[in-house]
Amino acid sequence: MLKNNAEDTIVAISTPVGEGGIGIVRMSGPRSLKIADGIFLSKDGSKPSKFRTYTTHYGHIVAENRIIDEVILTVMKTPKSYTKEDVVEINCHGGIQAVKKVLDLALKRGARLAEPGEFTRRAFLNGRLDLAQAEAVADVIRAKTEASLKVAMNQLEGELSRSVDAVRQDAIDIASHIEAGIDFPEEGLELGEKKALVKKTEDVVSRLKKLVDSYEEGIVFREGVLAIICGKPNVGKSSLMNLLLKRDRVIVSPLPGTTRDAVEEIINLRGIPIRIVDTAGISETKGAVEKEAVLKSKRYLEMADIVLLMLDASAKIDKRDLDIIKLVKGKKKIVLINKIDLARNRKTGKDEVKALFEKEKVMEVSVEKKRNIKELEDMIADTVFEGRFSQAESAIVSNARHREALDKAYRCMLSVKRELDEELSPELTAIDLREAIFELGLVMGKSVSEDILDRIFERFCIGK
Ligand SMILES: Nc1nc2c(ncn2[C@@H]2O[C@H](COP(=O)(O)OP(=O)(O)OP(=O)(O)O)[C@@H](O)[C@H]2O)c(=O)[nH]1
Ligand SMILES: [Mg+2]
Repeated sequence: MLKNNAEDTIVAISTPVGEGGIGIVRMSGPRSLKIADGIFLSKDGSKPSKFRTYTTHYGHIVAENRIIDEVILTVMKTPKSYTKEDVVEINCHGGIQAVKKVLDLALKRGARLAEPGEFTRRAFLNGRLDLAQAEAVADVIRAKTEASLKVAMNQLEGELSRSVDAVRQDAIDIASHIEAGIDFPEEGLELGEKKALVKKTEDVVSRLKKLVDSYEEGIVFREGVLAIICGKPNVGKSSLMNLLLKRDRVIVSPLPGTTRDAVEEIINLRGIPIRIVDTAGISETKGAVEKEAVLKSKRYLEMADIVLLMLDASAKIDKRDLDIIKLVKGKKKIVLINKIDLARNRKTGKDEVKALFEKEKVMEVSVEKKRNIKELEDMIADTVFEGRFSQAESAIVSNARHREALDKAYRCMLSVKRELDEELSPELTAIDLREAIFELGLVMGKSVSEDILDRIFERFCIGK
């Protein structure tokens, strides 16, 4: 059978494989009701193809007169369903065997196993969702915090598509004026008309800029930021990791060199998903394992969005600290002076530290006594967005594909603006406008290639 053939009826287990309360087998396509007729036995003998849409029925899945499972079956008929096709969902008992067996029966009766994201792909191809909305489905599933979910849900509800489409309509409007000028050059543009076009172009440029810029915020919500805790051995990195995670995830001990491997977890700070990594203390070591651990710490530091550089208040700043400071030069960072509870042994304070840095944020903490931890969390959240954090209700771009298209459109519209200002040939302007309109269309999935669709939907899970 051909991949992505709309004539196929597709089927998949839509719930995670494993033991659970229920497991759902989902089917979509022209034969799904017929297939359900053949495997479902309701109490009164009525058939799924005769059920009214959006009704739920109790019954059994049977094969060769044997009961396979006791189920609830829901029918959603075309066009009012997730895929706009006939959809049947079968809620089975949530064991691996029951759902597998039901899946097998559907396959035997002519359904084909769905590709990852194929249900959503059909929803897109059948016009229920545009592409940006379809992509948001995967983001909703993967959302790491409430704020990530909000951004994804806004996109799914069409917030981004509406903004982009409005810009696109304005670009089309500008293009039609410019093209009319090419077709009827003797009529030319009146001064008032030209002024209005320039104004509209400026407006489009500034809306596009806003959208492109929103990506910095959007990507943080979607992917999270990578924060690396680093420092020489024994300063309290793992203790901080556990405290931020609110559970004992990594081993803490008074022995230097306790942490050997980098450990990554996700925390939610003021709604921002932060991928936080505890690393092995960096120092010159002889052992092979330690060497490897230090190398790994260094590799993580290269990728870091934010570095939490930890120093020890009870020890003097030494060569190891200075080496690490050198290593993280140029990185966005917060310098932590830990163990301030050891007041009698105070060797390193804000003054010593500030002399070593230019304008880094410095925070004195005691992880053990939980001092200044809330302040530290606020500081991390502020540092991520550097005051740009809006969590605005307006459309936020969180997808690299969208950003790229919007950025190209933005550049084209900047050219349009310049060409209008300098009264260059309208043919040139028309070309730039066409390109901008094309790029904006890509966001919603207008004239995207199969390859792009393949790439987008392969990220989805099977059954979605
Ligand atoms: N007094 C005091 N001790 C602390 C504080 N934070 C951590 N410690 C202690 O410092 C020791 C080392 O802590 P860890 O969290 O294992 O340090 P680390 O930086 O992860 O060490 P390595 O994994 O070996 O690089 C432990 O005995 C902790 O209990 C603090 O704020 N005050
Ligand atoms: Mg450690």
